[in-house]
Amino acid sequence: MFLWGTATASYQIEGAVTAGGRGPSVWDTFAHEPGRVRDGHTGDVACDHYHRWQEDVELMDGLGVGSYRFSIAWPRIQPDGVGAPSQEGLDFYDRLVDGLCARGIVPAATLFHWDLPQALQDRGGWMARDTAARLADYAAIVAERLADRVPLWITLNEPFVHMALGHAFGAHAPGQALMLDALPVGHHQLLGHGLAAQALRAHGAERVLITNNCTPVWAASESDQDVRAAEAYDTVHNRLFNDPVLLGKYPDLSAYGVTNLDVVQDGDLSIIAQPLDGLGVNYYNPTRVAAPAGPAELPFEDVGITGHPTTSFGWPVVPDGLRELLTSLRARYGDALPPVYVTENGCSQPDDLAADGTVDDQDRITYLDGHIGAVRAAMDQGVDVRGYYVWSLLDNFEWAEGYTQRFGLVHVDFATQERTPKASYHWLRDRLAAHPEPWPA
Ligand code: GCO
Repeated sequence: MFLWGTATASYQIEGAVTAGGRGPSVWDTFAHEPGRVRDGHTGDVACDHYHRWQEDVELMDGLGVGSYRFSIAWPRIQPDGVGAPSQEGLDFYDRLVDGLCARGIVPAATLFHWDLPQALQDRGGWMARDTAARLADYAAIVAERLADRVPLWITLNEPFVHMALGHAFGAHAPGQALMLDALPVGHHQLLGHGLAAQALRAHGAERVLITNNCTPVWAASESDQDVRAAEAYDTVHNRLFNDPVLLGKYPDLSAYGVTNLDVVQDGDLSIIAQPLDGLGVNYYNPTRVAAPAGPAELPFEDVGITGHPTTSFGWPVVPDGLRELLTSLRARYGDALPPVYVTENGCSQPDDLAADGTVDDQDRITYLDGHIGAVRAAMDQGVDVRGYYVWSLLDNFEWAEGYTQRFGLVHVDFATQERTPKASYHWLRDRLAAHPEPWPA
């Protein structure tokens, strides 16, 4: 059965950051540091989903989705990242999962969506190998409580983005700007993925996935240097995280001065390459790169894409990029590619509430229709796609952009917490009622 869903993440929607003994995460710390997040926004309240989850589940029920991808806040389960779990923290997800199941909505739980307990960051965070083992301990705890009703588990959300934005460039929590010295963060997350996959399965998880942010990479020109730059970016963004989990090896990084990821120990890659029941793919747009104009620390430069509509974020809208991505994954990995779930796809738009209380987000309807058509085209070209999750159900805390980028099918007035389904919500509801699978563009 093809899974239609919506996706969210704990720090972006829950709020209630001290309820039930929840401990601080790196995002609580980062968001409260002046200048880190636009307009000083934080996730302290967000969509207040912790208290309003029943209303949000009813919105999903009304939409007619068959699945909901959410993330579990590690600091709600283990406030210090280690030790005995908080029963109140587990109880919140128990209630949420039971509410979903009561409406026939398949829960898909992401273990780690960037909100690492601050106490673990204080012990080195993902630069420290030990954090991988702590993720496995946490995985065992939540699977023990929830795996009887949660069939689909995603270990990590976008380890590339968390490494790059959180540890190489410093734009996200924990705010480290280590550039290529951040590579151990990638390896330790992947090691954590492998250990957590083992722990999840040992405690009854039915399907285990990882979600990678993937992008088609286009060379700015056919020149050798631009083609090499595109290969370099494809290696660091896509292959550095897909090859280990699908092939059990890292791509060749020697061309980028990385001769040996000296944090890799014997046996690590076989742990990382745990069998997968699916690959989660988050797609937003392609990436166009050129060789750096002058001396640069990285062998590529994102030069942007013109000639396409853009979202509020300025991201190009290229639906066929999703078909290109899915078919290229199939071509690159062949039988090593498990079934694919598009675990995030969506766009931010201005989404102002009109005087009559509606949000006529026609651009999002066009975006979703085109990308769902791209999934159909990829399926027709032989890619085994099992699910498609819209990012996002609700307007929410968009990391360093705070609440200024609205991705929801449902508008949230953050002053009143009032939810208003947008035109795209009604459009998608009607299309899902008519189509059990993706439709042609
Ligand atoms: C990501 C994250 C989401 C974002 C979404 C829009 O892919 O960056 O998984 O948390 O909010 O993608 O940027």
